[in-house]
Amino acid sequence: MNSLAFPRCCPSPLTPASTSSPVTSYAPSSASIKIRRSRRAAHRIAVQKPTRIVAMAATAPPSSVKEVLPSPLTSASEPPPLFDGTTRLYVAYHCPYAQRAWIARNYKGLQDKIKIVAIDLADRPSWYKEKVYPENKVPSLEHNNQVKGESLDLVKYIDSNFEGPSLLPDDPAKQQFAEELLAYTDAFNKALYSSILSKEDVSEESVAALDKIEEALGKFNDCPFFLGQFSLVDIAYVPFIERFQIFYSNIKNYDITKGRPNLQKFIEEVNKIDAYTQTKQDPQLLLEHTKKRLGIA
Ligand SMILES: N[C@@H](CCC(=O)N[C@@H](CS)C(=O)NCC(=O)O)C(=O)O
Repeated sequence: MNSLAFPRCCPSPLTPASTSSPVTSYAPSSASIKIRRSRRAAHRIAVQKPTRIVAMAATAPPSSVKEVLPSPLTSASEPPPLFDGTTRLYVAYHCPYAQRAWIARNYKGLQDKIKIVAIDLADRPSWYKEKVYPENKVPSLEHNNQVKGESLDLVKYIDSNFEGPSLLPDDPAKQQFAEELLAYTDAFNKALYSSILSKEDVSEESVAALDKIEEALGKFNDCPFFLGQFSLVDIAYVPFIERFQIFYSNIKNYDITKGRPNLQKFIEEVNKIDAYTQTKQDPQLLLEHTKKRLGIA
């Protein structure tokens, strides 16, 4: 099923999307996730160029061409020429749901087939709701004169309707486990966000949710991913695991990988996949954005 010339179990550090010429990739180690710093260091960073914070997080060796992404469209922007036969994935760069569909597009090597259109959700163009996606959320996919939404549906849709390596193994047992894990994503996110919103210590509910993921990652112990090979389940979870690692470290002083070797390995290995790392945003910006959205000081 996976047509690539690397071992079926583990991903190549190069995805199909990334086999051209070298440029900087972006894969923080667990050490770079910790954003909290002394006042003096914070001041130093504040007076330096904004790129400094991104550079701090970059530890991976150069590996692939970084796609040049378009600026987000705002209320002042004209719509693209809608329904002209172009396939468009509407995203917001900081949105974990949009990130799922974006990773799927990248992993399948569809950069030339599916155009990224970024929307500024804080200053949303009115045509997005009126002409593109009445739900007025991202992600959405314009394809074959139709617009579809819901990130997990889109990941499956992209997998089924476009070429590129399959995101689901053939093994029925793994497929069934995939459905169970996909059905659990919202509950996992809810359990993890609950502790971030609370002033108390990390709750038992959050710990149990993390332990459940740790156990799930150990089910097929032929590889560090949920189903052995990289799949749509990894795509469903990784944008949120990325954020929870940042938020828990900085807001709760809690390392989600401590005592969870499978999760630690998952994070290490997924950060070798360009299709994912190319969708990552500056951890500092993600943290600030979420604190603001959740009203956390
Ligand atoms: N269930 C949806 C959730 C999408 C979603 O909530 N996206 C957020 C951005 S992260 C959004 O568009 N929010 C805009 C709004 O709610 O007005 C999915 O999985 O695609």
